[in-house]
Amino acid sequence: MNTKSAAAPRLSTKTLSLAKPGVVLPQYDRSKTAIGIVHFGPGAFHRGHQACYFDSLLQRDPRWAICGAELMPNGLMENAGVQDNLYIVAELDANIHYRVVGSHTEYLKAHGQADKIFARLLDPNVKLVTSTVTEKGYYLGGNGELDLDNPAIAADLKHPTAPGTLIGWVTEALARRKAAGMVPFVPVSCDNVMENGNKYHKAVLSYAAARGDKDLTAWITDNVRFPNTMVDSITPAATPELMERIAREAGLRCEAPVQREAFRQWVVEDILGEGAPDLASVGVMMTKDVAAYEFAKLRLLNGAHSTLAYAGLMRGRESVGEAMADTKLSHAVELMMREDIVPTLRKTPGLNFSAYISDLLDRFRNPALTHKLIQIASDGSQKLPYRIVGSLTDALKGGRSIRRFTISLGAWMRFVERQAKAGIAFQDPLNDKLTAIGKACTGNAAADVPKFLALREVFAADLAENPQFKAAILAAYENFEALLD
Ligand code: CS2
Repeated sequence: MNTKSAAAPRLSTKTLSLAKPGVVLPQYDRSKTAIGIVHFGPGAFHRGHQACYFDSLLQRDPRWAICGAELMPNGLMENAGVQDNLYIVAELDANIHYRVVGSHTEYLKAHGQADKIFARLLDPNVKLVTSTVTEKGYYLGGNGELDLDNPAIAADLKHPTAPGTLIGWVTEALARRKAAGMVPFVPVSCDNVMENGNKYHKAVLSYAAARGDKDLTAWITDNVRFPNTMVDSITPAATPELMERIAREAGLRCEAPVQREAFRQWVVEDILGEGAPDLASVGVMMTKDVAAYEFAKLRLLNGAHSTLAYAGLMRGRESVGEAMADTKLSHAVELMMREDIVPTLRKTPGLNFSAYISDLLDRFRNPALTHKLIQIASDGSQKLPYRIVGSLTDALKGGRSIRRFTISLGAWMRFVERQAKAGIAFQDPLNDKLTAIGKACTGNAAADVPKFLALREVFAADLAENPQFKAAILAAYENFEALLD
C-alpha cells in the first residue's frame, strides 16, 4: 500500500463527506429506507449491476433497499460490513467514474444468521428475492432440470428447514410464507442461464415435489412468478491494485470494491405484479419477450467470451484485451459471431445484430479494464452448453457449418488437459471429473475426445454420437488453431 492510499480514510457513513470531488455519493437518506429486496449471492456482478439500479431507484422510492444474503462461507461483502455496507463501484471506460453505492443496508450470512435471513424473507415489505449464484448455483443437470441426486440438493431434502442451496432457501421461505397466509415474494434469477426464470421455476417445483409437499407445489404453481431476465455488464474481479487506485483517486479506502465497464443492461420479464419496484423508471427494460434478448446476449457476448478465453489462454494470452489484439483469434471470433451465431438467433425488437456485434467487440477492447481470461474460463462445464453447444446444435440442425464453434470446445479440452497435468484445480463443479480426464489425456484425439463427449452435463448423447460433430471436434482437438484461418 503506498503512502497516499494508506492515508485515505476507510469508507463509511461518517467519511462520505471526505470523498474527492466528482465521486458520486448516495443521493438519499439511507436511514430512511426500508428493505424491499433480499439478494442471494451479493458478489461483484450483482453489486455493480442490480444494486446500482436499486441505488438509483432509492432516490425516488425509499422502499427498495437490499439485504444481502450470503450462502458462501466468506463473501467479499464481508469487508463492506465495517463500511456500513457501503462500497465503491469504479466505472472504468472512456471516462472514469467512482460511485459510492448505498442500496445494501443489511448483510446476513447463512452460516450463523439463517434465522435472520428467514425473518427478512418473511418480511411483507420484501417483494423480490433476487439471486446471482452463477450457473452452477441452480444445480441443473445436462437436461436443464434440477439434479435431485446432487449432494447439495440431497442434503437440503434431508434438512429442508435448514437449507444450503438457493433452491432450498427459496422453497423453504415460500413454504413459510404459505403457512403464514402471506402472499409470496417474486424470485428473480439474475444469472447467465438461458430462460433462467423458467428453469428456476421448474427447479423449485421439482424440489418442492421431492419434499413430498403436494400443497406447496400446487401453491407455488398457482401463485409464484419466476420472471426470465437478461443481465449484462462486464465486471472483472476486483484486485488489490483497484483498491489502491480507488483510495488515490476517490479519496476513500474501500475493501469491497467493484470494477466494471460503463455499459449496463437489465431486461426483465414484465410479470413482477403490483407492488413491485418501478424498475423501468431507472432504465430497466420490462418486456414480455426476454428470450430474444437472452439468446442474443448469451450466444454473441458470452459465446465470444468463452472462445476468446480458452483459445486465448492456449495461445498465451491473459486478458480479453490481449486476445482481441491477437488478430487471428479475434478475426475468427468476429466471423463466428457474424456468420455462425446470428443465423441461430431470432429477430429481437430494437436489436440490429450487426451493430450489436460491433459494440460488443468495442466493449471487449475497452483499454481501461483488464478482464482476465482465467476468470471467464471458470465453470466451463456450466457455461459452454448455453454459450456454444446450443448454437452449434442449432447450426448442425440447420445444415450450416459448425467449424468455428469447435474452436472453443477443442481449446477447452486442451485447457483441461494442460491444467490437470499441471496440478491446477478447476473452478468448476466437475473439477474431479475434469481433473481425471485431463490427467488421462494422451494427446491422441481418438482416445481423448470421447472422454469429454461422455460428459452429459456438457454434451447431449445424440450430439456426442453425431458423426459430423465427432469429426469436427476431433479435428479441433488435434489443432484448433488451424480453424482460426
Ligand atoms: C463472462 C461474463 O466470466 C464470464 O463468464 O463471460 O461474466 C460476462 O462478463 C458477463 O456475462 C457480461 O455481461
